[in-house]
Amino acid sequence: MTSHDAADTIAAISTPLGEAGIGIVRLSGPIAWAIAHRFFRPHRSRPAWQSHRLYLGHIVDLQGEIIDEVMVSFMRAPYTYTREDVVEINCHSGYGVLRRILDLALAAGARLARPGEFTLRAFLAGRLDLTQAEAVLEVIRARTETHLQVAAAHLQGGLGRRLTRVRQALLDLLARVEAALDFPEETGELPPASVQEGLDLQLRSLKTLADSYEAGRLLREGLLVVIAGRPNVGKSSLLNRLLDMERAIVTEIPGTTRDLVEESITLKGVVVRFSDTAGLRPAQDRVEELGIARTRERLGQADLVLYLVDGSAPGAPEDGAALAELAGQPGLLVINKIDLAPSLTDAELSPYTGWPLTKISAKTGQGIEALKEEIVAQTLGGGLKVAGEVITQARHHQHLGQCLTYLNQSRELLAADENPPWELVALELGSAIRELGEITGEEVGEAILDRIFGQFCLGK
Ligand SMILES: Nc1nc2c(ncn2[C@@H]2O[C@H](COP(=O)(O)OP(=O)(O)OP(=O)(O)O)[C@@H](O)[C@H]2O)c(=O)[nH]1
Ligand SMILES: [Mg+2]
Repeated sequence: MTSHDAADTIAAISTPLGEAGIGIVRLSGPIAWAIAHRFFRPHRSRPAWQSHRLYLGHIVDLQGEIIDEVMVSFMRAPYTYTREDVVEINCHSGYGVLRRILDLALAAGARLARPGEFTLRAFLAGRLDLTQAEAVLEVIRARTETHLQVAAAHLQGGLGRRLTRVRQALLDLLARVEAALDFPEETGELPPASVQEGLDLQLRSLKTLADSYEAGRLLREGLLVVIAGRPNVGKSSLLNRLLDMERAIVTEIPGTTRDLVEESITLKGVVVRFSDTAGLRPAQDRVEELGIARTRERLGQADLVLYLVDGSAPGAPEDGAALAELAGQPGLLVINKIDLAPSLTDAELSPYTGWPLTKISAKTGQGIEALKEEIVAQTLGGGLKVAGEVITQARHHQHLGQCLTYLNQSRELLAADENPPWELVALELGSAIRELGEITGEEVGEAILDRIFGQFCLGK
């Protein structure tokens, strides 16, 4: 896809397709202005077309028929998102209007933009580094305040600058090593300790950054909390209570929930997805069997399991078996229906698991706030630690991990010998530098760009 032709002028609908006050068709490329002039008729006769000004007028088709009244901004390169000439047509948002204006642009010589192509052009023109381009998508997707703060910082280039500084420092180190290799007479002996010192400094900085992914991943992906237990213990009632809405069907018939019912809320700045599942028991028909299979699959992916039991009913051996199966995973044992006379004793449950125990009534709401706090305590250790630069992308984490491996290897080479194998040190350093370049986009292949920008929506 990146067999990118800057000679093309691209066009796309940049707002969601739907009924709304305003929708935007965006054009970028060398003939963006000329294309827009083909079908835009300003209300004022013969305006002085100035860059970065808004003009009011009509969009008219080839037959002279008015399609919409619009505001158009004309922006001259290079002070634009893509660094190319850009036109943004603010029309009324409706599928028909947006589609007809886009069609006019395409008929006048524009090509339909691919997903993310505007941002790709901004990246290729050097206006954004790759971490900033990726942050555009992250800003769009952020659902919590904290995630948005982190994404906005990335968009400002904070992460890119930090990585570029480290990369530059490593390039300097590599230059010293290579000079000592190439011109030993002129440069004299290179003391391994001095290179090691420089290396350690960068290693520490990168390690801190790599470690921040734990929090970053949570911000980006959120948490999956799976509610499991035998039929009729109140799993769906608990889901509804947590969401504060009647999302799942609740009945007194065991085996009500067959499929996964999932919905998210925000807890302490993190999006938490709750999954209500089919009750665990020997399946009584094919549908239930499939439902229980899904439950097991989801349990395997859970960041936290809420295992629910009915405190008003006697203990069942199946609970012991299910809990034993889940014992390796983080979880909470939740005793429900405490508004009824208790039947299950703590002693009866305690041997089952090392999980903390919480008591609730999904019916009255008793204990729900404490349960939420316990969920946060178990998963986030009480809260999300977001301080300084945080990486949120698996891609970045992967390259940082690789980079650290190379740096550690060169460090070991340096430490092992008074006269280390400098060629190997240089090789490891070179590889480490390449990994950082992949993050910021200084060294990145077309295939990777395709993958990154392919995730974007159309028109961005
Ligand atoms: N008294 C009381 N009844 C509850 C409570 N929670 C759920 N129930 C009742 O228990 C029954 C089963 O509730 P559900 O939420 O459908 O249970 P479930 O675990 O989702 O059941 P399946 O989907 O069949 O696995 C319903 O009649 C609920 O009204 C509670 O805290 N107290
Ligand atoms: Mg249910």
